[in-house]
Amino acid sequence: MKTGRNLAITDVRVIVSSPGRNFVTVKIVTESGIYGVGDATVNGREMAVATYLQEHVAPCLIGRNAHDIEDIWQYLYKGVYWRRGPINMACVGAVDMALWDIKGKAADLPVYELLGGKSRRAVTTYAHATGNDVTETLDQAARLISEGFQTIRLQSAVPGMEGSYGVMGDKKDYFEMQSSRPLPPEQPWSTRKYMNSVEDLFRQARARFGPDVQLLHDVHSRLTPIEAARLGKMLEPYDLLFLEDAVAAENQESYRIVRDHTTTPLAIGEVYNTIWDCKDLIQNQWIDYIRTAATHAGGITGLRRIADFAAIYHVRIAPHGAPDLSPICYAAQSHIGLWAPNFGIQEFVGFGSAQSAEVFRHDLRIENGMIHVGESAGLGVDFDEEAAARYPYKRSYLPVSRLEDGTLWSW
Ligand code: GCO
Ligand code: MG
Repeated sequence: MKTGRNLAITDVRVIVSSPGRNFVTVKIVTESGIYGVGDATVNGREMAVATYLQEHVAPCLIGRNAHDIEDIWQYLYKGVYWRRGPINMACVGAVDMALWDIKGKAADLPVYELLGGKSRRAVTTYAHATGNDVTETLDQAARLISEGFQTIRLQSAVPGMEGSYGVMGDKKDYFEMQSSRPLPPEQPWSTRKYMNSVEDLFRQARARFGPDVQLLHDVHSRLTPIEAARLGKMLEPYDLLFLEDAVAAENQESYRIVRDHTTTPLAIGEVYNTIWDCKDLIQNQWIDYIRTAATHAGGITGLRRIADFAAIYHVRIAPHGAPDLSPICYAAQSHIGLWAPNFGIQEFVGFGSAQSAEVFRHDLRIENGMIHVGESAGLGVDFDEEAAARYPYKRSYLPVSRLEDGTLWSW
């Protein structure tokens, strides 16, 4: 097998499959036969990414040296003229992951060794507890704690509000799965009802679990800055690890108001695409955790750059880990999590459905709430194209939110 300096790319395959849910996967093949895999899934917009990769990215990669990860990153970022954006950056991210996978296989080393080696034994995660009422959520949290998780995200249905974020309802796999519905479902939102119910969840949680368990909560961008400030203050007695996405922050300056009023640690970043999206938040120290994902923020190269920048300002990484991130992204983030000196925590909702396990084979293992990365060269995850062909793409949408008077709101 030829593994020398020049490893020409001979094929770029883009596969959209639905093993339990939709994933966009890229497979980059080199002349030596070594190939790498990357995740380009953008939830609810899968075909836009797949077309971008297939039509615009793949032809430009043929013949390039797969070892030139940085140059290819710049070529797909600066070189396209249209910088940033979720579709473009998911493609950059997927190609980047696949190239790191190839480099690891060519060097016969796991990717974390290429990044600088391990900074810790394993990658600490937080799990999700959700329920239709506080007791159901806390029973679920108790189960997770007994499995060894020490950090739990709590979400509970808001009384009198149908379809609260993070609650399973009648969904078997995950609360966001919408494939049985033809168009985006609409869910009502009431800030008042939410603000009047959320404190009770954390009061009961602390009373039941004591001070040692770490707790957190995702607001899913539904509050204004001053409302978020009030929520942060309200939750201070319950000592959260962080409050996630309290406010949508295209305008990063919004977080100044939240920060000025509360010591509850703040986290944001899952919808961000680049280091520029989080620059002001990080350098002004308005947040404590940056939650960008390898898939959505430019792959391993993008995330590594954000992590190093964040480290200067005491901000730690806490990468997004919802089920729409494929096991390839989980693997990439686990390698980064093992290496990054300022790693905080990894979101974890399981490694996916039984169908997904047929398609993505990986050597990650969860034990006592920590992800252990195997010793395989590269990312340690393979993609079975034949198995994927058994699960064709199904159009699927995320829900949208409206206030009770019908005004469109952040979902
Ligand atoms: C999380 C997220 C998810 C997102 C989803 C969108 O914290 O895990 O907020 O639940 O809504 O990944 O695609
Ligand atoms: Mg979130």
